[in-house]
Amino acid sequence: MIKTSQLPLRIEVSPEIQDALNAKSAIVALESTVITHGLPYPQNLEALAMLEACARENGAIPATICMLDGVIHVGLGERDLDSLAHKMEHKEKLNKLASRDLAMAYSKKSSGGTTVSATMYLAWLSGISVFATGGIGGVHRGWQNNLDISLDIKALATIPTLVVCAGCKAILDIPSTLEALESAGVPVYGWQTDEFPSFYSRESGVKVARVDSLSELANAFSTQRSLPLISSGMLVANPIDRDHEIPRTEIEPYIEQAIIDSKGISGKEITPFLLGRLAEITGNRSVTANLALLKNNVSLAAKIAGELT
Ligand code: PSU
Ligand code: MN
Repeated sequence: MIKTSQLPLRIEVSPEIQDALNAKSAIVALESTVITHGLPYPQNLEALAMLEACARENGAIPATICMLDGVIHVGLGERDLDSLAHKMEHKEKLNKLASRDLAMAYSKKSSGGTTVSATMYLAWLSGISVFATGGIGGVHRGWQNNLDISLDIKALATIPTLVVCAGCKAILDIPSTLEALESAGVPVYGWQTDEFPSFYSRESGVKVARVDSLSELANAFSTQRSLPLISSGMLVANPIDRDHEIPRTEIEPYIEQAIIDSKGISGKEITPFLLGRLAEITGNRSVTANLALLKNNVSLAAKIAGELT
């Protein structure tokens, strides 16, 4: 294992996470871009507390990962949470940090949320192998004209971490995202479903290999990690519960509207814009759905982490 203290980046693993690592207890890494850029303030901080509690209720210790003033935190203590809250309250610049941004963010002593790619990388460096997020990034609609493919795909292809998501972001080209994952060698499984979920909705129209048992998942992941020349992650797609889903036929016109409204916005700004717009259009129903699916994913990830110990 890599000693995080010997890396040129400053990585602070909280005492609780260090103890859990030493004891080989179940740990679930949580990303923070969904907090800094995916949900509105102050609901985002309540969401973080709710997700951390949910991990614990399901038997795992939450390791939220983010960067504060150039220091990467793996597991947030009370002081780190206060610092994050203070930055949000005072509208300090919080960056959206993918894995390619980490070195410069360290150099500039920036603060920000880590995306799936950065969180996977930092979790792996710290020795954490299970990670829960909302929706992964992927291939954007209109890629034929503007080749916008998230670094999340490359991270899933190269970092052996198990990621639980509710599908990819609904705003993406979902069939193309699944093709890209296949080409990248990333195994994708539907948790108790035959259909790849699409974030707000349980359906996407695309089939996925189904897994129904925690032990099957955990065994497959352990086996994969022991195979030479295979270093990819594993993606588990967990559909949002029926009570909170926004059916595809209902959300799709809203997404199309939001994409039209996003004209002129590109790169890493596009997702935060679209999520904000969808919250406006749906009267915050998209935010309620986002919170529900995150909780659902953290709870499944905690159970998988428990099964792996
Ligand atoms: N899905 C959401 N909200 C988010 C993200 C995904 O509903 O904020 C974030 C995740 O952190 C993901 C990132 O890794 O967006 C991907 O961004 P991009 O498409 O710019 O690579
Ligand atoms: Mn992109």
